[in-house]
Amino acid sequence: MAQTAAPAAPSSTSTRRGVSADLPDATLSKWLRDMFLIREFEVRCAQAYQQAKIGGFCHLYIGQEACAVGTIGAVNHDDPIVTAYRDHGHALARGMDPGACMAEMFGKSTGCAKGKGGSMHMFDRPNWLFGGHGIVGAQTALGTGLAFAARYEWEVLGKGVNHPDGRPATLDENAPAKKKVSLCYLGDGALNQGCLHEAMNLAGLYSLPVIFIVENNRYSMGTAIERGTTMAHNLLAKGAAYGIDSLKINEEEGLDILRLYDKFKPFADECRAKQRPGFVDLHTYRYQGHSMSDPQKYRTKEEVEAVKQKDSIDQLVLHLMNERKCMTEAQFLAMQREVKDLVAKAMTFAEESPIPDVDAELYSDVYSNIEANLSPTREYVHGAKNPLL
Ligand SMILES: Cc1ncc(C[n+]2csc(CCOP(=O)(O)OP(=O)(O)O)c2C)c(N)n1
Ligand SMILES: [Mg+2]
Repeated sequence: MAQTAAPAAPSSTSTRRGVSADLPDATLSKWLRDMFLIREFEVRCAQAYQQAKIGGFCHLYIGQEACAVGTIGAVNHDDPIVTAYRDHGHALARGMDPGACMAEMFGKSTGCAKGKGGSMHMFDRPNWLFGGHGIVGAQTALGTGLAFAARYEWEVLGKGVNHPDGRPATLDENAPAKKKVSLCYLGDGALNQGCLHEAMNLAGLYSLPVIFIVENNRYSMGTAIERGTTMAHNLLAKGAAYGIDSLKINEEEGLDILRLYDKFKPFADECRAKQRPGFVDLHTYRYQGHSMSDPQKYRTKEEVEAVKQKDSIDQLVLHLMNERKCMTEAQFLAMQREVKDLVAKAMTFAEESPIPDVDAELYSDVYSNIEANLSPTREYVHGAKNPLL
């Protein structure tokens, strides 16, 4: 893992010809920094979790960084994205302030969801991130709805819709609607959730610009994909069943952000241009357990080590230093120091921030007066008796 020094150069170097070859050096350096930021952020999260400073569920993204950074790097900042609970990487790649992200991990009031969401519920409206969702597959309906809204704005209204409180949805009142594409991330475990199939059916039927990106890390908790999912060897058949153009990005490509981008960028551009859905089987791998308590009996240490040899951060460092020759080892080390310092500051900010005020926050941002409907001892607010009583 690229943590302290530059990795050793491989004996042979490849010649790149994809669309990433035309990107400026600064973009690739930024991707390297973003991937390193995600990794450093999560290493520190793991430490804080062991110290019981972070509570609740926590699922680390270490190993999968190229997925979020490469796909988010292929779309516009105002293209909406939505993801599952392994969401810190997407939040940081989208530009969330690491302090707000870490404070959310710590359950502090300065967090992106006021400390009431935690690790699984990163939300960042200005950066067009519509969560962090804990119910496997649930976000796929939202991703499809975001695509419906985007297409409706562009095709029917010709402008962005204002929020009920007057804030413009586009964050730019005068911005005309434009062709957008929504990115909807899911794990391979979500492939068998009914919600995804309803979402894919409607996306196919209405030709909605949503790209379902399956971050296929081989496992859902301890279940290998072949054991729980039909057609695991050819997931593209699932997209085809709904008339959705599909793309496979294999593990070699999924761990190499440039090759990932080379395949994903033209695909995303076409989904946007044609305003149609897409389905991507994006192979990747998580280095850590499913969550913070996972004995990992379902895989061998050798398997994990073999993937680490293809580490996405290492690969990009080598490319920038040896092939593009746009980064020196000193610059790489300086970037690491800058990121480590940034994350350390985020930790301090989170630790020193106050917890949410109970009186002010317990009943805010939640459905109001829901108690009357749910209590088994009361009548429903609209007058009917609770049928369960
Ligand atoms: C509807 C639902 N069923 C079960 C769970 C429990 N659960 C949490 S994570 C998970 C595994 C999902 O794996 P995958 O989609 O592959 O994502 P990954 O953890 O690999 O990122 C399960 C079954 C849940 N959160 N929601
Ligand atoms: Mg998985």
